Amino acid sequence: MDNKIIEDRTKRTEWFLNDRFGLFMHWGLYSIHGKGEWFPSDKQVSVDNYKEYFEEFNPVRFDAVKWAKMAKQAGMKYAVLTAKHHDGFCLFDSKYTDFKVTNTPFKRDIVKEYVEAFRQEGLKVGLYYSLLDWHHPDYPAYGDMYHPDRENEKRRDDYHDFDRYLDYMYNQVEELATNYGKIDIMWYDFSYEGHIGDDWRGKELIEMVKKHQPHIILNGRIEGSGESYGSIMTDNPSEYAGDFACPEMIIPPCGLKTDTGKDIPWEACFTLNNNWAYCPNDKMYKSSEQIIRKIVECTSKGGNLLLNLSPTAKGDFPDIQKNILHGIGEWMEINSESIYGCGKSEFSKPEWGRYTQKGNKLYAHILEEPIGALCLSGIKKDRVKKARRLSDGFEMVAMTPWVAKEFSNDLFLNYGEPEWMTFTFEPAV
Ligand code: JFZ
Repeated sequence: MDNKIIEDRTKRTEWFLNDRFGLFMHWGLYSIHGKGEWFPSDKQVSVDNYKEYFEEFNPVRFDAVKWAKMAKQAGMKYAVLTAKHHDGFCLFDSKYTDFKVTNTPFKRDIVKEYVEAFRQEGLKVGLYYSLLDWHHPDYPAYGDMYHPDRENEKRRDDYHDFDRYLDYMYNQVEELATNYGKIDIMWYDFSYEGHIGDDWRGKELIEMVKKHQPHIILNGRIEGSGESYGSIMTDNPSEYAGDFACPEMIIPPCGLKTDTGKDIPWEACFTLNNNWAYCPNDKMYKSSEQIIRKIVECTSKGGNLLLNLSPTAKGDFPDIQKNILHGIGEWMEINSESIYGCGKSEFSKPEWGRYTQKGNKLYAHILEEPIGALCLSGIKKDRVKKARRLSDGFEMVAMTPWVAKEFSNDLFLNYGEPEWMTFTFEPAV
C-alpha cells in the first residue's frame, strides 16, 4: 500500500507527467556579463562591484506575451523562471530586500508579467527559488560573493545568523506563494552536505507553500543534492522529499524507480548550449532534432524534459535559440499526441528507436532507418489492428510474405518513405 505522501504526490503530479515538456529560463543580472550564473561565486566578484549590473539592468525588449507564445509554439506546456538565483537578485517585488528588479532602471515586476502572460497562453507556471544566496549577509557559505565587511575569515561566524537567513527565505517564498496567483511548480535549488532537508527548515517551508497553494508541485532539491536525489527515491519519502526528482544534464538510463520497483516522477533539465544563463561565446548548441529525440527518450522512460533557454540582458532570446525551438515546435505540431499523456511502453525498446504508449495506443518513433521492412519484434501480428503514420495518416501495410518462416510470428511493416517518423499502432494491447 502506498503511503499518504506518495498518494498525494501521484494526484498532484498527474498533469505534470501528462505535459512532459517545459521551458526553463535562467535570467538575471548575470545575463549582462554573459559569463554564466556562477560567475559571481567564490569571491570572483564583490557585492559592491556586482551593484554595477544592478544599477543598469534594463531589459527593454522583455515581452512576456511573446515569450509565452514562443513556448507554446514549441509545444511546451509549462515553464520555470528563476525568481531568485544564487546571486540573490530577485526578479520579483519582494518587501524583504532592496536587491530586486523593481529597484533597477527597469522597475517592472518581471515575475508578475511572466506568470500572467504564460497563464494567459494556457501554460502552467513555475518559479525557481535558490536556497543559496551569495548576496545575503546571513547566508553562511557555499561560494558566496566577496563581502568586504567579512575580511577576517576567522570571525566569519560573527557575521552570519543562519536563522535570520532562513526567515528571509521563508518570507520570500511566502511572497511568491501569495502575491502571484496560482503557482503550479516551485523549483528549489539546491541542497548540499550540511544543508539538506531540515537544515533549510524544509518541512515548515513546504507546509507553508502547500497551505497557500494546495495543488503546487515541488521539486526534490530541498533534499536532493549532488550526492543523491534524496528520500524521494524510497517508498517512504520524507515530508520535504518533493514531488519529483530533477536529474540535471542526464537522462536516467531506465527512468527512476524505488528499490521495490515503483515509478518515481522525474524531470530531466538540460541546457540548449552548455550554459544555463546567457553566454554569447558558447555556441555549442544542440539541434532541434537532438532535443526532439530527448523529449521522446524522456517520455519513453516515464519522465519529463525541462529545456533551458537563456534570455539576454535586453529581454529577448538569441535568434539561434528561437530557431531551435521553432524546429521543435514544427515536429510537436504533428507528433505531440505521441508525447502528451504518453509514457513508458509495455514493450521493450526496439533497436530502431523508441516506443511511447498511451492506453492501448502505441507510438513508434523510428530514430534509425531500417533497410527494408520495419520489424516490430515482440509484437504479435494479431495484436495490431491498424498502423498509421502520424504526419499524414498514411496506412502502414503489414508485409510478411517473403520473410523466412523463422520470423513468421513477428510483425513487419512496410513503412513507406525512409525518413524519421512516428507511427501509431492501435490497439497495441
Ligand atoms: C544548479 C545551479 O547551481 C545551476 O546554476 C543551475 O541553476 C542548475 C539548474 O541547478 O546546479 C547544480 C545544482 C546542484 C548540483 C550541481 C549543479 N549538485 O549538487 O551537484
